[in-house]
Amino acid sequence: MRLRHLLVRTAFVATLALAASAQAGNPVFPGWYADPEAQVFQNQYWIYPTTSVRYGEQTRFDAFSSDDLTHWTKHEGVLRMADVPWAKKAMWAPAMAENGGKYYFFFAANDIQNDKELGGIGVAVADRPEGPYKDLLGHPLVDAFHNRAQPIDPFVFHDDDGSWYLIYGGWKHANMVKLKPDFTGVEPMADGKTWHEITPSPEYVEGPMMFKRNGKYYFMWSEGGWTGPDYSVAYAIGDSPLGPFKRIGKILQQDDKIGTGAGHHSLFHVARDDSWFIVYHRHPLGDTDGNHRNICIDRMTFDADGKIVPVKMTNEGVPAHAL
Ligand code: FUB
Repeated sequence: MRLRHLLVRTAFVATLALAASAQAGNPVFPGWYADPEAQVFQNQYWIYPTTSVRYGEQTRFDAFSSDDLTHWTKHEGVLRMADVPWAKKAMWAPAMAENGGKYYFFFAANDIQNDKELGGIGVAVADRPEGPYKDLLGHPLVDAFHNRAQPIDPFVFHDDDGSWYLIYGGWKHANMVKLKPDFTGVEPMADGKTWHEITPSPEYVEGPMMFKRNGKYYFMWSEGGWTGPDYSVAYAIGDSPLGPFKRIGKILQQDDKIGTGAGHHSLFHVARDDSWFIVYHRHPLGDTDGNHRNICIDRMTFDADGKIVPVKMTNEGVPAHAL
């Protein structure tokens, strides 16, 4: 009887210790997903990824929500191809924005190869973070190549002055365009030009993102090929959203003990304690199927000069972190 009591007590204490030190574990949720967009909506963490399967099967997006970065709830099919009349395949790389009480879901579809094909970057809208999202325009928002940038991989940047920008681009070119305040189109910037190329360096490939910290604009992007091991993330710092940007170096790349092809990321910034988390995809070690990508979260930090410290990828992930 005494032994049984001791065993039960030991198990209880072990459970408590595990709960106290609970890590998210990488990947943070099961399934082949890529290109994660990280957002805080309604005081919850949200991740909106690409479904990483064959192009013809990329016909819907799932989303994931969490209160603490470690327990994730799946929301299936928040945006479906059936609700985007012009989309036929390859629905990729969400970018999210909350604007005027509505939630906006930017995405790429159809993997267009030239201006004759229908597709590009679209936008859908919903009343809640979990959708259901419906196509806003009935046609793509960006439907052609400008400055040789393939219209994929959108990212929405909201500057302090209230301006909304769309940053996007594959095929080694990145563009920045100003969005109309209601996201129904794009408009010229102060210089009268609409399509501004901000490609930071010859290494740029795709997956752009931007944030502002201490008055500086950080521009980040992915390099290498996404199906292979050398996919990675690099960055630059500029004084304006349009740059100029000079590449500083890589901050996320493969680790032969953890995973390969780490890239196409986004960030959670927790304002209350100024902590930063990088959300990215990577391939499991030894897995050479390009679509086998998982979503992972690790810590991101800055040095005293504001430079990003190269990220140490982990299997443990991050501990619970309340907003
Ligand atoms: O998931 C499809 C494509 O893979 C994305 O558009 C690229 O950024 C790459 O991650």
